Amino acid sequence: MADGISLEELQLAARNHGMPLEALRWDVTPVGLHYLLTHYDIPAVDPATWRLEIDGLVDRPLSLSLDDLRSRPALEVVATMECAGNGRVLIEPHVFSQPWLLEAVGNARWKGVALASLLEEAGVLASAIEVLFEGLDRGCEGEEEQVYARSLPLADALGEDVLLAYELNGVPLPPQHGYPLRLLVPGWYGMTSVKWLARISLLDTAFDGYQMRHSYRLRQEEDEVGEALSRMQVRALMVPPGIPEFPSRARIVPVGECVLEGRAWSGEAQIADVEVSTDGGETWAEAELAPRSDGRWAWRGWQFLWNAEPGEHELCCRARDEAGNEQPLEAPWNLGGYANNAVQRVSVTVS
Ligand SMILES: Nc1nc2c(c(=O)[nH]1)N[C@H]1C(S)=C(S)[C@@H](COP(=O)(O)O)O[C@H]1N2
Ligand SMILES: [Mo]
Repeated sequence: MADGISLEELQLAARNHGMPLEALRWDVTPVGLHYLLTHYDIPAVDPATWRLEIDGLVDRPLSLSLDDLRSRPALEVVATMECAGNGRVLIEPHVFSQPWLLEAVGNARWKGVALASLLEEAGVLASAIEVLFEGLDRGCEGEEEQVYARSLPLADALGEDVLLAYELNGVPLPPQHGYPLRLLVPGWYGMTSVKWLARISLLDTAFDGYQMRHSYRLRQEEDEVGEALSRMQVRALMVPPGIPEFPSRARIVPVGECVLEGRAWSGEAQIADVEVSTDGGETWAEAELAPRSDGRWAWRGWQFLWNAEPGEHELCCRARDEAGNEQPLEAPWNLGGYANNAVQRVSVTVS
């Protein structure tokens, strides 16, 4: 973070807040503590006139009101969602965009209609290979005026627990999280889960809009095609222990037994283990995983009992998933500053 952040980045940071890391203590992130990311403006949607259109390569195009959706069988999924740019300001050289530290994550209880059931109702034609999701929010990005739009290969759209959500933690979606309806694709980075959803179109070619072709790709250079981001990489985060100093947020921990705790998740596979280091990554010891409570898409709790001795300490945590994915000590740089899942480091003074 050698070069600091600009006023333009502060403007983004003030609109798009993270989840304070102490909120890792909640199994389900309370509304208002969940992170937020909106590229353009939050649209004001009138639920009386709003419709979801399902069109393109289908037998029976659908036009559904919010009541139509609410009257269908409901599906509830607890899912961890993380922005692909989480960790961006911790990579060097600096990448100009939403300046996330590590807080662009939340774990929420989403309720809605299974996307697969609606696509079945519409009757997807054999020629369809891709599903396009269009939001109502409009803006300009890379000198292109656009609505926020992302697509998924048909097989992924039909995936287990892919949801059109109208509720978050038991209340109607708040405006900032996509009222009245959003896509929720468990296990994938947040950009996939289009908010303020207005249209779903079945296509026979890959959609190459700005958010697919340009954003959310791992690239070293502008003219490179790069690799599309999809599932969340494995990560563990801890609640910074002790108390903070204001305004520096330097942390002070009392001498003696200290419970380090946090959460871990991976979009690729279940969490296999979490390790903690209290000496800046020299030595590691296994943390205890909490029982799995909220299904396969929710983050997993962990704890570690630390005997804190006087002095300066750098605390670290890292997770591994059942597919063998591990967190790096340092993540490779890329143009968008995406997918930095390097281990978290928390400096504390024990006194
Ligand atoms: N319509 C629309 N959907 C969107 C976005 C957006 O700007 N517009 N941002 C995406 C990104 S980058 C992320 S990380 C998540 C954030 O969801 P949240 O704000 O509900 O946490 O929404 C995604 N869906
Ligand atoms: Mo994001």
